[in-house]
Amino acid sequence: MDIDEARAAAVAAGCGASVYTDAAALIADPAVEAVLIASPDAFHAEQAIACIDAGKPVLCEKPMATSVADGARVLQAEAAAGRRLVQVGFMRVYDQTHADLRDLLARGEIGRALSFRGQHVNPLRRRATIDEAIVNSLIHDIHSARWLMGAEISQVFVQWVPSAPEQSRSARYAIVQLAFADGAIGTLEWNGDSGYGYEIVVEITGETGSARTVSHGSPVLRQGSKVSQAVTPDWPQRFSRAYIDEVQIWVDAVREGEPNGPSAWDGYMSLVVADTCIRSVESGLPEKAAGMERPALYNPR
Ligand code: ISE
Repeated sequence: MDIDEARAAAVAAGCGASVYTDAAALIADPAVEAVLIASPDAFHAEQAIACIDAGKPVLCEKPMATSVADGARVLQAEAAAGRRLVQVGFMRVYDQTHADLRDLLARGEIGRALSFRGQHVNPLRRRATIDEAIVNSLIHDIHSARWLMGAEISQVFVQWVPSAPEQSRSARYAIVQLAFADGAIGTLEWNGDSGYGYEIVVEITGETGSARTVSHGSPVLRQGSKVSQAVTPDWPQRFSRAYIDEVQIWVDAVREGEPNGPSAWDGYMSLVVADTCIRSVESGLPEKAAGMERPALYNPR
Protein backbone atom coordinates (compact mmCIF):
# COMPACT_ATOMS: atom_id res chain seq x y z
CA MET A 1 0.00 0.00 0.00
CA ASP A 2 1.24 3.50 -0.74
CA ILE A 3 -0.56 6.80 -1.24
CA ASP A 4 1.52 7.00 -4.42
CA GLU A 5 -0.35 4.40 -6.50
CA ALA A 6 2.20 4.42 -9.33
CA ARG A 7 5.03 3.63 -6.92
CA ALA A 8 3.00 0.86 -5.27
CA ALA A 9 2.13 -0.57 -8.69
CA ALA A 10 5.80 -0.61 -9.71
CA VAL A 11 6.73 -2.63 -6.58
CA ALA A 12 3.69 -4.93 -6.96
CA ALA A 13 4.54 -5.67 -10.59
CA GLY A 14 7.88 -7.03 -9.42
CA CYS A 15 6.34 -9.53 -6.98
CA GLY A 16 2.78 -10.22 -8.16
CA ALA A 17 1.19 -8.31 -5.28
CA SER A 18 -2.14 -6.43 -5.18
CA VAL A 19 -2.07 -2.63 -4.82
CA TYR A 20 -3.84 -0.55 -2.17
CA THR A 21 -3.81 3.20 -1.67
CA ASP A 22 -5.68 3.06 1.66
CA ALA A 23 -4.29 1.29 4.76
CA ALA A 24 -7.75 0.65 6.26
CA ALA A 25 -8.86 -1.16 3.08
CA LEU A 26 -5.72 -3.32 3.11
CA ILE A 27 -6.13 -4.21 6.79
CA ALA A 28 -9.86 -5.00 6.35
CA ASP A 29 -9.38 -7.17 3.22
CA PRO A 30 -10.22 -10.81 4.19
CA ALA A 31 -7.49 -11.94 1.79
CA VAL A 32 -4.91 -10.17 3.99
CA GLU A 33 -3.85 -12.48 6.86
CA ALA A 34 -1.09 -10.38 8.45
CA VAL A 35 0.26 -6.84 8.08
CA LEU A 36 3.73 -5.25 8.12
CA ILE A 37 3.58 -1.52 8.95
CA ALA A 38 6.43 0.55 7.49
CA SER A 39 4.53 3.83 7.11
CA PRO A 40 5.71 7.15 8.56
CA ASP A 41 6.06 6.98 12.38
CA ALA A 42 2.97 9.12 13.09
CA PHE A 43 0.67 6.46 11.55
CA HIS A 44 2.06 3.42 13.39
CA ALA A 45 -0.19 3.41 16.48
CA GLU A 46 -3.53 3.87 14.69
CA GLN A 47 -2.64 1.29 12.04
CA ALA A 48 -1.43 -1.23 14.63
CA ILE A 49 -4.69 -0.77 16.58
CA ALA A 50 -6.68 -1.31 13.36
CA CYS A 51 -4.81 -4.61 12.84
CA ILE A 52 -5.48 -5.68 16.44
CA ASP A 53 -9.18 -4.81 16.07
CA ALA A 54 -9.24 -6.89 12.85
CA GLY A 55 -7.55 -9.78 14.72
CA LYS A 56 -4.55 -9.71 12.37
CA PRO A 57 -0.90 -10.23 13.41
CA VAL A 58 1.15 -7.09 12.75
CA LEU A 59 4.87 -6.41 12.50
CA CYS A 60 5.03 -2.68 13.27
CA GLU A 61 8.23 -0.79 12.45
CA LYS A 62 9.72 1.16 15.33
CA PRO A 63 8.67 3.34 16.98
CA MET A 64 5.35 1.64 17.85
CA ALA A 65 3.93 5.13 18.44
CA THR A 66 5.24 8.67 18.71
CA SER A 67 3.95 9.23 22.26
CA VAL A 68 3.54 7.22 25.47
CA ALA A 69 -0.23 7.89 25.37
CA ASP A 70 -0.54 6.36 21.90
CA GLY A 71 1.70 3.49 22.94
CA ALA A 72 -0.65 2.84 25.86
CA ARG A 73 -3.60 2.75 23.43
CA VAL A 74 -1.88 -0.06 21.51
CA LEU A 75 -1.30 -1.99 24.77
CA GLN A 76 -4.96 -1.49 25.77
CA ALA A 77 -6.17 -2.75 22.37
CA GLU A 78 -3.98 -5.85 22.68
CA ALA A 79 -5.13 -6.45 26.27
CA ALA A 80 -8.75 -6.27 25.05
CA ALA A 81 -7.91 -8.80 22.31
CA GLY A 82 -6.48 -11.07 25.05
CA ARG A 83 -3.60 -12.31 22.92
CA ARG A 84 -0.31 -11.07 21.45
CA LEU A 85 -0.77 -9.80 17.90
CA VAL A 86 1.88 -7.05 17.76
CA GLN A 87 5.60 -7.42 17.11
CA VAL A 88 7.74 -4.25 17.02
CA GLY A 89 10.56 -3.82 14.45
CA PHE A 90 13.54 -3.82 16.85
CA MET A 91 15.43 -5.90 14.31
CA ARG A 92 18.83 -5.80 16.02
CA VAL A 93 17.51 -8.80 17.98
CA TYR A 94 17.98 -10.70 14.66
CA ASP A 95 21.48 -9.34 13.97
CA GLN A 96 23.99 -12.19 14.48
CA THR A 97 26.60 -10.28 16.50
CA HIS A 98 23.91 -8.83 18.81
CA ALA A 99 22.37 -12.30 19.28
CA ASP A 100 25.83 -13.77 20.00
CA LEU A 101 26.41 -11.06 22.62
CA ARG A 102 23.05 -11.85 24.24
CA ASP A 103 23.93 -15.58 24.36
CA LEU A 104 27.36 -14.81 25.89
CA LEU A 105 25.68 -12.75 28.63
CA ALA A 106 23.05 -15.48 29.22
CA ARG A 107 25.88 -18.01 29.74
CA GLY A 108 27.31 -15.69 32.42
CA GLU A 109 30.67 -15.48 30.64
CA ILE A 110 31.45 -11.98 31.99
CA GLY A 111 29.47 -12.26 35.22
CA ARG A 112 26.97 -9.60 36.29
CA ALA A 113 26.65 -6.82 33.71
CA LEU A 114 27.84 -3.53 35.21
CA SER A 115 27.58 -1.15 32.24
CA PHE A 116 26.17 -0.80 28.72
CA ARG A 117 27.75 1.39 26.06
CA GLY A 118 25.86 1.89 22.79
CA GLN A 119 27.22 3.82 19.79
CA HIS A 120 24.77 4.75 17.04
CA VAL A 121 26.58 6.41 14.15
CA ASN A 122 24.43 7.66 11.26
CA PRO A 123 25.50 9.28 7.98
CA LEU A 124 23.69 12.54 7.35
CA ARG A 125 20.21 11.81 5.99
CA ARG A 126 18.56 15.04 7.04
CA ARG A 127 18.91 17.45 9.92
CA ALA A 128 17.01 15.89 12.87
CA THR A 129 15.67 17.55 16.00
CA ILE A 130 16.75 16.07 19.33
CA ASP A 131 13.16 14.83 19.75
CA GLU A 132 13.28 12.95 16.41
CA ALA A 133 16.77 11.62 17.18
CA ILE A 134 15.39 10.13 20.41
CA VAL A 135 12.02 8.74 19.22
CA ASN A 136 13.00 7.60 15.70
CA SER A 137 16.67 6.67 16.01
CA LEU A 138 17.87 6.22 19.60
CA ILE A 139 14.72 4.15 20.23
CA HIS A 140 16.73 1.20 18.82
CA ASP A 141 19.50 1.68 21.36
CA ILE A 142 17.00 2.09 24.21
CA HIS A 143 15.50 -1.29 23.27
CA SER A 144 18.97 -2.90 22.87
CA ALA A 145 19.94 -1.67 26.34
CA ARG A 146 16.76 -3.09 27.97
CA TRP A 147 17.00 -6.36 26.00
CA LEU A 148 20.73 -7.07 26.45
CA MET A 149 21.00 -5.88 30.07
CA GLY A 150 17.74 -7.65 31.03
CA ALA A 151 16.74 -4.66 33.14
CA GLU A 152 14.50 -1.62 32.82
CA ILE A 153 16.05 1.85 32.51
CA SER A 154 15.17 3.87 35.62
CA GLN A 155 16.88 7.23 34.96
CA VAL A 156 18.27 9.16 31.97
CA PHE A 157 20.25 12.36 31.46
CA VAL A 158 20.45 13.79 27.92
CA GLN A 159 23.13 16.15 26.65
CA TRP A 160 23.42 17.12 23.01
CA VAL A 161 25.16 19.39 20.52
CA PRO A 162 22.80 21.23 18.16
CA SER A 163 23.59 20.96 14.43
CA ALA A 164 22.96 24.72 14.23
CA PRO A 165 23.62 26.92 17.31
CA GLU A 166 20.66 29.15 16.43
CA GLN A 167 18.35 26.09 16.34
CA SER A 168 18.57 24.84 19.91
CA ARG A 169 16.37 21.76 19.32
CA SER A 170 18.44 20.61 16.30
CA ALA A 171 20.65 17.58 16.92
CA ARG A 172 24.17 16.92 15.64
CA TYR A 173 25.47 14.69 18.48
CA ALA A 174 23.86 13.38 21.68
CA ILE A 175 24.92 11.43 24.76
CA VAL A 176 22.34 9.79 27.02
CA GLN A 177 23.51 8.63 30.46
CA LEU A 178 21.54 5.67 31.77
CA ALA A 179 20.82 4.14 35.16
CA PHE A 180 19.19 0.68 35.20
CA ALA A 181 16.73 -0.54 37.82
CA ASP A 182 19.21 -3.26 38.87
CA GLY A 183 22.00 -0.74 39.64
CA ALA A 184 23.94 -1.01 36.35
CA ILE A 185 24.79 2.14 34.40
CA GLY A 186 25.37 3.02 30.76
CA THR A 187 25.66 5.54 27.95
CA LEU A 188 24.14 5.89 24.51
CA GLU A 189 26.09 7.96 21.98
CA TRP A 190 24.31 9.21 18.86
CA ASN A 191 25.95 10.84 15.84
CA GLY A 192 23.72 12.39 13.18
CA ASP A 193 26.43 12.95 10.55
CA SER A 194 29.42 10.63 10.95
CA GLY A 195 31.33 11.73 7.86
CA TYR A 196 32.26 8.08 7.17
CA GLY A 197 29.16 5.84 7.09
CA TYR A 198 26.93 3.82 9.41
CA GLU A 199 28.11 1.98 12.51
CA ILE A 200 26.37 0.36 15.47
CA VAL A 201 28.48 -0.86 18.40
CA VAL A 202 27.47 -2.30 21.78
CA GLU A 203 29.99 -2.96 24.54
CA ILE A 204 28.96 -4.48 27.86
CA THR A 205 31.33 -4.59 30.83
CA GLY A 206 30.75 -7.28 33.44
CA GLU A 207 32.36 -8.36 36.69
CA THR A 208 34.86 -10.71 34.95
CA GLY A 209 35.36 -9.14 31.53
CA SER A 210 33.72 -7.18 28.75
CA ALA A 211 32.13 -8.07 25.40
CA ARG A 212 31.68 -5.94 22.28
CA THR A 213 29.76 -6.50 19.07
CA VAL A 214 31.61 -6.69 15.74
CA SER A 215 30.44 -3.78 13.64
CA HIS A 216 31.83 -4.71 10.24
CA GLY A 217 32.01 -7.96 8.34
CA SER A 218 34.30 -6.57 5.64
CA PRO A 219 37.93 -7.76 5.31
CA VAL A 220 40.75 -5.67 6.81
CA LEU A 221 42.94 -4.47 3.90
CA ARG A 222 46.69 -3.92 4.42
CA GLN A 223 48.16 -2.01 1.47
CA GLY A 224 50.38 1.00 0.72
CA SER A 225 51.42 1.63 4.35
CA LYS A 226 47.74 1.64 5.36
CA VAL A 227 45.31 -0.69 7.15
CA SER A 228 41.67 -0.10 6.12
CA GLN A 229 38.25 -1.70 6.41
CA ALA A 230 35.08 -0.84 4.46
CA VAL A 231 32.19 0.56 6.49
CA THR A 232 28.56 0.18 5.38
CA PRO A 233 27.12 3.43 3.97
CA ASP A 234 23.82 3.15 5.92
CA TRP A 235 21.45 0.90 7.88
CA PRO A 236 19.88 -1.08 4.96
CA GLN A 237 23.30 -2.44 4.00
CA ARG A 238 24.46 -3.07 7.60
CA PHE A 239 21.27 -4.86 8.65
CA SER A 240 19.92 -6.42 5.41
CA ARG A 241 20.26 -9.98 6.77
CA ALA A 242 18.64 -9.01 10.10
CA TYR A 243 15.60 -7.48 8.34
CA ILE A 244 15.12 -10.59 6.19
CA ASP A 245 15.45 -12.92 9.20
CA GLU A 246 13.14 -10.70 11.28
CA VAL A 247 10.32 -10.98 8.71
CA GLN A 248 10.79 -14.70 7.97
CA ILE A 249 10.89 -15.65 11.68
CA TRP A 250 7.81 -13.44 12.27
CA VAL A 251 5.87 -15.11 9.40
CA ASP A 252 6.82 -18.59 10.65
CA ALA A 253 5.85 -17.69 14.25
CA VAL A 254 2.43 -16.23 13.40
CA ARG A 255 1.70 -19.24 11.19
CA GLU A 256 2.43 -21.38 14.25
CA GLY A 257 0.35 -19.25 16.61
CA GLU A 258 1.69 -15.90 17.87
CA PRO A 259 4.70 -13.60 17.35
CA ASN A 260 7.82 -14.35 19.44
CA GLY A 261 9.86 -11.20 18.84
CA PRO A 262 9.89 -7.79 20.57
CA SER A 263 6.37 -7.17 21.89
CA ALA A 264 4.07 -4.20 22.29
CA TRP A 265 5.38 -4.05 25.86
CA ASP A 266 8.93 -3.57 24.52
CA GLY A 267 7.53 -0.93 22.18
CA TYR A 268 5.75 0.80 25.06
CA MET A 269 8.62 0.70 27.56
CA SER A 270 11.02 2.07 24.92
CA LEU A 271 8.59 4.97 24.45
CA VAL A 272 8.47 5.53 28.24
CA VAL A 273 12.27 5.89 28.25
CA ALA A 274 12.21 8.08 25.13
CA ASP A 275 9.63 10.33 26.81
CA THR A 276 11.84 10.49 29.91
CA CYS A 277 14.75 11.52 27.66
CA ILE A 278 12.63 14.35 26.24
CA ARG A 279 11.79 15.46 29.81
CA SER A 280 15.55 15.56 30.45
CA VAL A 281 16.00 17.65 27.28
CA GLU A 282 13.38 20.07 28.64
CA SER A 283 14.74 20.22 32.22
CA GLY A 284 18.46 19.93 31.49
CA LEU A 285 18.60 17.48 34.41
CA PRO A 286 18.57 13.71 35.00
CA GLU A 287 14.97 12.42 34.94
CA LYS A 288 13.47 9.26 36.44
CA ALA A 289 11.35 6.86 34.35
CA ALA A 290 8.11 5.66 35.95
CA GLY A 291 8.49 2.04 37.07
CA MET A 292 5.75 -0.17 35.67
CA GLU A 293 4.41 -3.66 36.29
CA ARG A 294 4.64 -5.83 33.15
CA PRO A 295 1.21 -7.26 32.28
CA ALA A 296 1.10 -11.09 32.41
CA LEU A 297 0.38 -11.13 28.66
CA TYR A 298 4.04 -10.18 28.13
CA ASN A 299 5.68 -12.58 30.56
CA PRO A 300 8.46 -14.61 28.90
CA ARG A 301 7.05 -17.68 27.16
C1 ISE B 1 16.09 4.21 10.91
O1 ISE B 1 14.69 4.25 10.90
C2 ISE B 1 16.56 2.92 11.47
O2 ISE B 1 15.79 2.08 11.90
C3 ISE B 1 18.02 2.78 11.57
O3 ISE B 1 18.37 1.53 12.14
C4 ISE B 1 18.56 3.89 12.43
O4 ISE B 1 19.98 3.80 12.47
C5 ISE B 1 18.16 5.22 11.84
O5 ISE B 1 18.68 6.25 12.66
C6 ISE B 1 16.63 5.31 11.79
O6 ISE B 1 16.25 6.55 11.24
